[in-house]
Amino acid sequence: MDTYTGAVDVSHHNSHPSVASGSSEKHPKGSQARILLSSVFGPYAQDDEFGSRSINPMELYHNQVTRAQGSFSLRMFHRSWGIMLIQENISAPCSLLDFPTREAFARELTTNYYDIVGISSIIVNVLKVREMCRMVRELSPDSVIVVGGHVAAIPGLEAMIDADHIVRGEGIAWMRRYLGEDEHAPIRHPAIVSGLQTRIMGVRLPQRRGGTAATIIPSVGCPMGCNFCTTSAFFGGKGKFVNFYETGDELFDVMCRIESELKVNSFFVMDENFLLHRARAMRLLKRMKEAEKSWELSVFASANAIRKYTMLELVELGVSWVWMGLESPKSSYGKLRRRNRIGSQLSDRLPPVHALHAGSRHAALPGDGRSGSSAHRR
Ligand code: B12
Ligand code: SF4
Repeated sequence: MDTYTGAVDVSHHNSHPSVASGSSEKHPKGSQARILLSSVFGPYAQDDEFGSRSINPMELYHNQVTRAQGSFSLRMFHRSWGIMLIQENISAPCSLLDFPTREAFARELTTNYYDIVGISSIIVNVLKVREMCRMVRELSPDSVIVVGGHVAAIPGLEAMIDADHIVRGEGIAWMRRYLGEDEHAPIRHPAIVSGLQTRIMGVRLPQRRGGTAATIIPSVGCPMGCNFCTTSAFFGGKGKFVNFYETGDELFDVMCRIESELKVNSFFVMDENFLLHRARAMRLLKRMKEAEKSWELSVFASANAIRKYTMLELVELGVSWVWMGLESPKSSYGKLRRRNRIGSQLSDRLPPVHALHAGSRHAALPGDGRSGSSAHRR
């Protein structure tokens, strides 16, 4: 596994915090340390001291993809996959709280002792992270606090929150190193159902086993390094990314395991630009054909990456859903002048099979007057 991880070490016991890049410090208990990983507390999308209705909503469809559909919008939740991956890839005893309330977080800290409390967050939830650090110091003062996820990209974060370690970039390798475990060990992929509690107009859709795609995370980051791209920058920027599965064979094996564990045949592939890695995708296709797998893949991909494939290859790979961001017409990127050309080339190729649709195009079509998909712009 290639790794990119920068760490800022902040000692709260020291009036002159030491800030360093790349941590070699290890927890004294190593793999015996008891760990709690948590996402930020709810309720979300509230106008309160920790955020607001507009800056920290917590639903992909209702707040982004189908936001214009109002009460007809599709609603569902997604687990916090970053900490699920970390939990699965360390041998230390580790509990995970996803979407806790503040009360549940406090209860966990006081009913069980944890040597390490890891908090995962994105930038908009920084005030919740600050509050959670404060709570850990008060309720479990001997715990080491580790903060990771995109929130770590905030410059000067170490002065805004009271944490011991702020981890920038990939977290599995960092946590393994911190526990004295093998950071290069193969990545075990948890079996993740991609969305939960789907409902529309207040009516819950049945949660049939195998009825919802499984999430697969082949890599984090994107080597294209577009200058506005936060996910690419966070995992090293241009030319860099972190591959969890280098080859189509490895990916195929993981997908077969998850297919049988979750009884799924569709996968939500959470790679920033899955089709960019053509050799891996083509090897996966070969293995799928040999094993007569008729899988369905939902992918994120840039227009240039899609153009590397023939229509037949895309159909055989089972690519049935493509999420492709378009920059806002109001942005000044030169490449937008070529957009209509690329767009029409793609449109010429995509509609005949009725298999693909560009997920966020309806949120950012030229002339719709809006600024595009605010978060998932690719
Ligand atoms: C799934 C997802 C969601 C889900 C989140 C569900 C949840 N439980 O949190 C939903 C759809 C609800 C969502 C909503 C939003 N999201 Co979102 N989302 C994603 C997405 C597509 C995937 C995240 C993921 O799982 N990646 C794969 C995992 C493995 O990576 P990871 O989470 O980064 O974790 C790794 C490291 O960061 C690190 N790490 C993470 N946590 C921790 C903790 C510790 C202790 C350590 C040591 C390390 C560590 O280790 C992990 C393994 O390497 C990303 C884009 C992306 N491709 O990453 C955007 C992204 C995270 N979302 C983003 C945004 C802006 C939002 C919204 C504000 C959008 C909106 N306007 O509605 C909301 C806000 C939600 C909220 N209140 O928190 C931005 C964040 C930008 C930033 N710089 O902070 C991203 C990066 C998209 C983008 N490119 O703009 N999102
Ligand atoms: S915008 Fe898309 S293509 Fe550009 S770096 Fe980000 S994920 Fe890669």
